Amino acid sequence: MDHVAPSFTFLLISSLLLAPYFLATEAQTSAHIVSGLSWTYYKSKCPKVESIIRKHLKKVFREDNGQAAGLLRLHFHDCFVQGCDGSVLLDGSASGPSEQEAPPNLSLRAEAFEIINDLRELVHEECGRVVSCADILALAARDSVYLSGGPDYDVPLGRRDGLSFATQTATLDNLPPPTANTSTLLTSLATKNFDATDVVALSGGHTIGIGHCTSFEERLYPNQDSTMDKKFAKKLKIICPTTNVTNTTVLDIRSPKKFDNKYYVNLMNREGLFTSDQDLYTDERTRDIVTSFAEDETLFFDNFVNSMIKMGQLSVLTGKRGEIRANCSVRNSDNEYLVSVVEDEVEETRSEL
Ligand code: HEM
Ligand SMILES: *[C@@H]1O[C@H](CO)[C@@H](O)[C@H](O)[C@H]1NC(C)=O
Ligand SMILES: *[C@@H]1O[C@H](CO)[C@@H](O)[C@H](O)[C@H]1NC(C)=O
Ligand SMILES: *[C@@H]1O[C@H](CO)[C@@H](O)[C@H](O)[C@H]1NC(C)=O
Ligand SMILES: *[C@@H]1O[C@H](CO)[C@@H](O)[C@H](O)[C@H]1NC(C)=O
Ligand SMILES: CC(=O)N[C@H]1CO[C@H](CO)[C@@H](O)[C@@H]1O
Repeated sequence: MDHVAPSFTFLLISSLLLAPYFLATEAQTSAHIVSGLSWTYYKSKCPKVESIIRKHLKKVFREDNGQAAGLLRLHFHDCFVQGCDGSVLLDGSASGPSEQEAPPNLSLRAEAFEIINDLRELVHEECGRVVSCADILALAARDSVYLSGGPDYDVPLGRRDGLSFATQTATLDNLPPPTANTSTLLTSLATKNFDATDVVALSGGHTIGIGHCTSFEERLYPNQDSTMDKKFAKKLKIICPTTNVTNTTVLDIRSPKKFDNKYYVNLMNREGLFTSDQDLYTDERTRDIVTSFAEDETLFFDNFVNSMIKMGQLSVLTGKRGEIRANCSVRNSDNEYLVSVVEDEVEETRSEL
């Protein structure tokens, strides 16, 4: 927490003095950015990329605002496994196993993949094949937060799409299960340079979205988790009457579709859905951070943005590494359409000669 407090104090003071626009700029420039990424990467190559994505997502969420949670989670899975390289988007069925086929991905929403491909099409129609799928996903996650009522923030851009599939083992090793306690989370996320404040802030992503019974039924059966509120447990048992029921419930009972700090209020009331959520309030190392976020939404937003910018830069591919996919679901080398277009161009050139 120590290193966070001064920047928050600074933001608090500046918010009294300065226009909101300038405030956003301050928060942005204070974030560390890895070499190869830039805040203005598409300024000349595709100046409209961000407005195209936001406009389309506004429309998508007006029809179904649950999709915001799907996109946010997809970006998290992409970044945690092999870095933010769009590998989570690869369709494994064509070219062998992929991240999509590992158990934690079982419940990634299929629509989220379609939304990313639709965005890719709109962006490439406007600018040509210059914007990566990994960048589109990072921007879509940001807009999912903002359009659900959360903070707006700038995203460093310039990621390229990966050429290699993440294995199922890599997926399992890098994504902690919902049954994990705080010790496991802290150890697991420390390998990616996240501290306790990052762990608590990132877990706040669970302020929107849903979970399946299988992700929390171990807290109900055979024995009820003693850290769970009894009335809350009773409600959950109606939704999941036995084990192995395919039903879902919201992650944040107070405001399921709004990106706010109520997730932390839930934890203080023993109404966190997963063990990995509730244990953040049980464990002394993270309890005060939970309380501070529950009491001060601006503090949560400030830290969430900071940790998301950090997460969004995990092992990114930049410069000449990777590629810009023509279809987010397939590598260019596996893209039959792309290969045939290139062959046609070669044919045309030949006949001109
Ligand atoms: C810290 C470790 C984390 C664990 C153990 C975890 C675990 C889970 C699980 C088990 C689900 C529900 C899957 C299901 O049953 O359908 C879920 C959903 C979700 N997670 Fe996490 N998660 C973690 C971190 C994060 C982070 C860092 C974010 C984003 C910042 C995030 C965002 C979400 C969202 C938005 C959903 C709802 C998805 C939907 O409605 O489709 N999670 N998470
Ligand atoms: C956390 O979980 C790990 C792995 O299941 C276990 O070994 C450890 O004892 C648990 N720690 C606490 C404090 O409960
Ligand atoms: C699913 O949950 C609802 C409550 O949200 C409940 O009425 C229903 O019975 C549950 N379905 C099953 C199969 O248990
Ligand atoms: C529930 O599913 C698990 C894992 O798929 C299985 O091991 C277990 O036997 C099932 N339990 C019941 C009651 O069907
Ligand atoms: C992208 O690739 C997937 C998987 O091969 C394919 O099903 C889909 O039709 C492709 N989309 C476009 C627009 O070419
Ligand atoms: C959305 C998506 O691609 N989900 C996949 C997750 O993995 C299972 C196999 O374990 C696939 O059947 C799903 O299609």
